[in-house]
Amino acid sequence: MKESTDTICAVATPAGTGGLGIIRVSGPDVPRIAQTVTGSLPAPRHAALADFRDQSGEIIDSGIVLYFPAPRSFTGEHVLELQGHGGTFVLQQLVQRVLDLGARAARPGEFSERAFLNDKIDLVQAEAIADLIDSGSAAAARAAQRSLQGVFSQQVHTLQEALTALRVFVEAAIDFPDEEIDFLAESDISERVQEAERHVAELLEGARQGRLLRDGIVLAIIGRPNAGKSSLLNALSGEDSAIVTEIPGTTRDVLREQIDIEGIPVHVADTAGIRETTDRVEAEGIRRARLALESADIVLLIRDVSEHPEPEEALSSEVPAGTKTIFVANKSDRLPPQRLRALVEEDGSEQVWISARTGQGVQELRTRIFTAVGAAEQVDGSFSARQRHVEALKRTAQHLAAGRAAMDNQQAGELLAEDLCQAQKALGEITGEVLPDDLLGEIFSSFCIGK
Ligand SMILES: Nc1nc2c(ncn2[C@@H]2O[C@H](COP(=O)(O)OP(=O)(O)O)[C@@H](O)[C@H]2O)c(=O)[nH]1
Ligand SMILES: [Mg+2]
Repeated sequence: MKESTDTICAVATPAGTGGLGIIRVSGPDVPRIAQTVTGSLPAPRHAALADFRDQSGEIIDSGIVLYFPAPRSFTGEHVLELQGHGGTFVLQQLVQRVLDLGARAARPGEFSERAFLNDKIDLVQAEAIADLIDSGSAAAARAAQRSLQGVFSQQVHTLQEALTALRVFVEAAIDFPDEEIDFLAESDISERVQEAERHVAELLEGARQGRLLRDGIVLAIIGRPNAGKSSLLNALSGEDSAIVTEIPGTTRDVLREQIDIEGIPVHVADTAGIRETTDRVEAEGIRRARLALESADIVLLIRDVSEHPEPEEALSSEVPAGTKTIFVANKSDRLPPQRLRALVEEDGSEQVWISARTGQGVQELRTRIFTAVGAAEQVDGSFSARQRHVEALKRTAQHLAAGRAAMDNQQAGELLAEDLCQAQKALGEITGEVLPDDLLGEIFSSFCIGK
């Protein structure tokens, strides 16, 4: 724990004008600043009406003052909130007054960082605050709230405790080299590590779901020119974002739209149709289409069924191995209804029949995308998580597996002990008990000011 010697100050409400504007101050100088600006030291944790005055005693604004003496505050330090009117100029004057009294402007995320350094919240919770503020759907907001309440951290702690118990056991055994082999070999150590591995796998799955809610997935629509890619983008987004014409080669750049499927943000990329071309602009578009394909989590491979009754083998070889592909049979409205029914009935493949023009089948396609994402039925019950949490859990799993293998195959107790130690470190990075260089700066600098 690090004692802050300086006092920080920032506007906590968004820039621009609004009914209220709130200034937050945190640090050792808060009592003096509060007393000077409002005329007296406010009663702790009581809302009071006060005049906020400048150096010459002139009223800058009147509003509510809130004083939280350390350590019972968000940051764990003395905290002052001045709730005035939300005018840009008024707030600026008030901030300037506080700065003149010795505070300095807060860096992005610095209040949360102090809360973390003073053990008010752990790193997962600090990140959850940012995720809650940035959440783009009700499901994402609920997940962030659950992380903020400690749902994720609690599970990490439970695992930490299990690993500590294992380490104590293994390290005690290797302290007695003569008996080590028998002692460890005869124990159920391997099963116990396996049990921890199962728990990590569960947590990893939860973290993956949480990351999905936060970051979403990238979906690329590819196909021949005129297959209806741009029409499909418009049908999925419900907007007329992409130009649709009967001229092949209309789309020449990658067009991106964000849609929401059951609370998961899906970043859809509409691309230029892939074909041989001598047109330089179109060729560049096709090059970009292939790039979009590289970074996609899911690919929609769409074709015009009135032109190509069979799925496109040639194009599917463009999709990188391991990327999920959903085959989309478009323009089904162009087939006579009876023929369409017959085709769908005898269709043993997984393709989805749609008409981007009439909207037929588009809802089913959304459901298929949702399933392909690997989202649990109830993303709602999950907690929010980030890529770095997923990475740390993966490393934890790898160390446990390696340690167990060393034990099973070579009875190497000291290797298992080392892997358990590394696994625990990886877990500690999630909540911030173990801090690799620069991790803190990296995390908090992406926060907004006043948070
Ligand atoms: N009948 C019918 N026409 C469609 C459908 N989808 C697209 N089209 C038409 O096919 C042409 C090419 O569509 P577009 O979305 O620009 O295809 P892209 O080149 O793959 O982006 C346009 O004239 C669209 O109106 C569909 O489901 N049914
Ligand atoms: Mg197009």
